[in-house]
Amino acid sequence: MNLVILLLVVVGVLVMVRLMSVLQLANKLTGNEEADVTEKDNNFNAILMMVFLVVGMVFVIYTTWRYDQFTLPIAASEHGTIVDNLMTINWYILAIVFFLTQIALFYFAFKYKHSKNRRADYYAHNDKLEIIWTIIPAIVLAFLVITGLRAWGNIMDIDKQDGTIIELYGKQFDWTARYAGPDNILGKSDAEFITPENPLGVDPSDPNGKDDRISRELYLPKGELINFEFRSRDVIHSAYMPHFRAQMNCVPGMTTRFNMTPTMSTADMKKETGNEDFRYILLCNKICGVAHYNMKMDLVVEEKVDFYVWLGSQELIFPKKTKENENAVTDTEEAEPEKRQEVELVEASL
Ligand SMILES: [Cu+2]
Repeated sequence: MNLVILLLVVVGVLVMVRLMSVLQLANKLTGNEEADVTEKDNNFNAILMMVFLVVGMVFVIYTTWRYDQFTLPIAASEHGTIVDNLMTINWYILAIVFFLTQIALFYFAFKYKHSKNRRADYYAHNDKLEIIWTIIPAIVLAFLVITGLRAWGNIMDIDKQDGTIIELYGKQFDWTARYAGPDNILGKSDAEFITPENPLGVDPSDPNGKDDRISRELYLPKGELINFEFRSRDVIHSAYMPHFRAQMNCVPGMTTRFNMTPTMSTADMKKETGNEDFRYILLCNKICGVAHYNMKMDLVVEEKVDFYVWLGSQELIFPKKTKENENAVTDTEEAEPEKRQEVELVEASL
C-alpha cells in the first residue's frame, strides 16, 4: 500500500512537471510573457483566498467537534478543576483571536486584489494604532500570567503537609507505591539499603518504616488530601496522572513533592463517562529507556473506608519474622526468578 502511494506521488509530480512545460510552450506560441499576470489570474487567486478561508474554517470547526470525544473527561481532583478552567480561558481567547485575524487576513487579500484603477497608499506610521495593538495584548497577557501564577501557587503549596503521605518510587521500568502507615511518617531511605527484600532501600533501623506498606497498584482515598513524595532509583521518570491533571518528575537522589485531593472515585468516573471499563492510570511521561512505553500502574480511587480496608491487606515492607513467614518469603523468591534476576542486575550496577 505504501509503495502504491509513493508511486502515485511520483507520477503526480511528473504530470505537474509536464503540464508546466506545456504551459510554457503555449505561452511562447501565443506571444504572452510568462510574468504577465492577467486580470483573470488576479480574480481567480482572489476567489481562491475566500475558498481557502471557508474550507479552512469548516475544517477547524469540524475537527474540534469530531475529536472532542478523545480528550480527557472532567478533572478528578480539586486542583484539576483549576487547571481546566485556566485552559478553557486560554482556548476562548485563542479562538477569538484566531477567527478575527484569519478572517481579516484572507478577506483583505480578496478585497484588495490588484486593480489597474487603484494605487497603494503610502502609510508609514500611526501612533494610535501602535498603542492599541500593544496595550490590548499586554492587558490580556498580564491577565493570563497573573491568573496562571495564582493557580500555580495554589496547586504547588507544598507547605500543606497534613495529608496522607504516599511515596511513588520509579525505576526502570515499573512503579511501587509506599504508604506511611498509622504514624503517617515514611521510614528513611537510601540506595545503600537496597536488597532483593527491600527494593525501595528503606532504612531497616528506622522505627518509622516498620508500619510502611508497599503495593504495585496505586490506591487513593476519595476526598482526602494526599502528600505525594516521588523518588527514582536510576534515571529521571515522570509520574503522570492525566485524569487528575497531575505530573511530577521523579529525580534520582532527591525527593519531589505534589499535593492532590482526588474528588471522584473510580466508580464515580465510570458513571460520569458511561464506561463500565473505565480505569484511572499512572504513566511514566519521560522517555526513560527501552521499556518506557510499558511503565505504568493501575490507579484506583476508593471511598475512604474501602481504601483503608485495602491498605490493611497490603504487604508490610518489613514482614514480621515468624517461622511460617520466612518460608513464605523464600517461596515467592523462587517463584519469581525474573524479579530476582532484575534485582541482582541493579545490585551489580550499584
Ligand atoms: Cu520511566
